[in-house]
Amino acid sequence: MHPETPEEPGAPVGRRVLLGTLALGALGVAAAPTLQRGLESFLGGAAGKDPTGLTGLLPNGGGFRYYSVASSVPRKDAGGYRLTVGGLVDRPAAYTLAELRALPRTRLVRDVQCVTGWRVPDTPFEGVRLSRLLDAAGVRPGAGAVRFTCFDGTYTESLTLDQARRPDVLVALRMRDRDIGHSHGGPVRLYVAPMYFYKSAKWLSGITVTERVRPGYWEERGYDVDAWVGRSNGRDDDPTG
Ligand SMILES: Nc1nc2c(c(=O)[nH]1)N[C@H]1C(S)=C(S)[C@@H](COP(=O)(O)O)O[C@H]1N2
Ligand SMILES: [Mo]
Repeated sequence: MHPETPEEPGAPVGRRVLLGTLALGALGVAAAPTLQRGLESFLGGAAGKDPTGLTGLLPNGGGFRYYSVASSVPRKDAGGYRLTVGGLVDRPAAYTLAELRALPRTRLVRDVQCVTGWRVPDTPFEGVRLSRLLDAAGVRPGAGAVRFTCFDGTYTESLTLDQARRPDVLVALRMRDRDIGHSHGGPVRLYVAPMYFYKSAKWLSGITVTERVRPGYWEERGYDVDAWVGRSNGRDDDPTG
């Protein structure tokens, strides 16, 4: 299942997840996103096609849903955070947040699209190109993929090496022109601009270069490994929005 609940600023993570679980239990897994979409169209359409501006007043952060498959996630700040880069590389590394922040950054403004149908248009993300960290580590011959692990202890993702080297794949430090908050996967999340948002692993803690793709959390549960937005992925009612 794909636990999904409108974001409630200020509520502790554990409680939000619990509420999400309870709501899904009561409504059925498929009903919750549908209800949210119904509410948005009642208020004048999905974010971005909203002539009233009212959807901006919904307590869901302008269209974002809070997602976590883990029931609680530790908070990491500048002191405790590390991002390791390892596997099939010549120079494994462990970056502090300060070290990541000191690297050249790229800012992209694209639509965020979840496979369950919600979308947030024109969302700025800013961070270090993944390709830069891979080049710094020195990817060895024979490598074909990159695996991502998260400090929630549960979520994983993966990309082929070619996908990982795209200029629109970031190790993101900022979202909507603010440092990424805990609920959106801060201090560091992956941002895979051309793919459905489940590829954008939150609470990123490990980058491991591997021989071949190992399906991630949702992919083991049926989602496409190649999650290009625009393909139906078998889950979008209406991928064009
Ligand atoms: N670690 C982790 N990353 C994750 C997820 C998750 O449950 N855990 N959910 C994914 C999915 S399905 C979506 S739609 C987005 C949601 O990001 P948001 O909570 O910032 O809206 O995060 C993706 N990355
Ligand atoms: Mo999602």
